[in-house]
Amino acid sequence: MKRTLLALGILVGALTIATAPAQIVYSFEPEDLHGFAGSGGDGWQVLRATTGVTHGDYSMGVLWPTGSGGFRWLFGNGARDELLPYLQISKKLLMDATVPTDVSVPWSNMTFSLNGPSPYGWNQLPFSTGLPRQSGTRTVLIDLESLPLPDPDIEWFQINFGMNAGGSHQLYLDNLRLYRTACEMMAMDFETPGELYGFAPDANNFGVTVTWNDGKMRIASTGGFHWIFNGTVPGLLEMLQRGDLVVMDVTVVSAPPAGWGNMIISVNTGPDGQAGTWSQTSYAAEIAAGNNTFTRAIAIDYRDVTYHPNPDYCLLNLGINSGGPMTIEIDNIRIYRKAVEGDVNCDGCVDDADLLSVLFEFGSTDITPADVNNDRTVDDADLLTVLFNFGTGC
Ligand SMILES: [Ca+2]
Ligand SMILES: [Ca+2]
Ligand SMILES: [Ca+2]
Repeated sequence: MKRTLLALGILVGALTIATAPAQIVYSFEPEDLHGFAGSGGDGWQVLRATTGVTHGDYSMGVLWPTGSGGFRWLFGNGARDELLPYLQISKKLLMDATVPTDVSVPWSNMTFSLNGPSPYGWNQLPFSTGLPRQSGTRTVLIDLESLPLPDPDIEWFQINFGMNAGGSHQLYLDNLRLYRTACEMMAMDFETPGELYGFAPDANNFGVTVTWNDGKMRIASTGGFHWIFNGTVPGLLEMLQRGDLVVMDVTVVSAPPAGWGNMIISVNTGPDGQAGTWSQTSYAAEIAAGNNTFTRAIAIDYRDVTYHPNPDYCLLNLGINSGGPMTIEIDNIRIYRKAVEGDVNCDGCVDDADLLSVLFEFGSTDITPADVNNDRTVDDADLLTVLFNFGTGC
């Protein structure tokens, strides 16, 4: 105990700069930015930056040339052991994307490919992920589940970022990390026949229908923008307050002819019988892409929504937009918890269970959430972070 207390004193300084998220693939700290740096000389800039830093000291800035938008691939360095062991744990990743003040674009998105020597080759997603269009930091979900992984002994292996925007854009990326299902709070699974949790379009809106279909919510739109109002379950407000992303599985059943569809959400809270607070996200999740049909998870960062100060009710609304008729199915609407420092099992509370996880894995050099400070060793520093934050969130 005496030794622990001594170590505690020494490590206080280190602990205050450590941030909670373990299992980080890339933090964009090294000079070469894991290979993503390098401009083609046509005005694009990829740089190590100090804007939008959410882990460590640096982020990766991507600056489109003034007066233009457009598409560009950024290629990773191909170091297999920096990437493959992480994707073997989870093919869903999260990354923070920051747009600086006074920058905005009509749309921006990103696609991904995994690449290695033949016969593995180039493996690209058939869809893109929405990026923030207005100033602020948003977390994006990268769903690589539809892509195969190579043999573990492949010579090199890279992840590539396909960046796109409808204008001159500036983005700062940081903290590419594993998505953890342990952090999900399930809100609506659509398992009960006919159960739509209140989701419905306005009674006068004949441009969209919402039906229960075999364990999913089917939304058929004639195109354009439509609100699907009033989804709720008991405890929804508490879940939203403990999280920062709404995550759901979306299947494109019938693709819109113009090849694009997207979604925002709003949260409506208020006291019963009185006017409430309507607050909608600036982030738009991409849904459809081209004429492809597929299923993937999307996430909508709702950190910019505000709640009524004294709410009795809480309603989730989906704002669906598409270039022409589109049919989608939605399943498993869940809320992803905000990171609580020292919360190893991601149940929102730092307690005995977290302490035991660190003790059981003490000395491990695996990629594990017990490695709280993400330095690839479970040791005193991780234990102290848990002890320091004991009781937080409980
Ligand atoms: Ca960083
Ligand atoms: Ca915990
Ligand atoms: Ca550690």
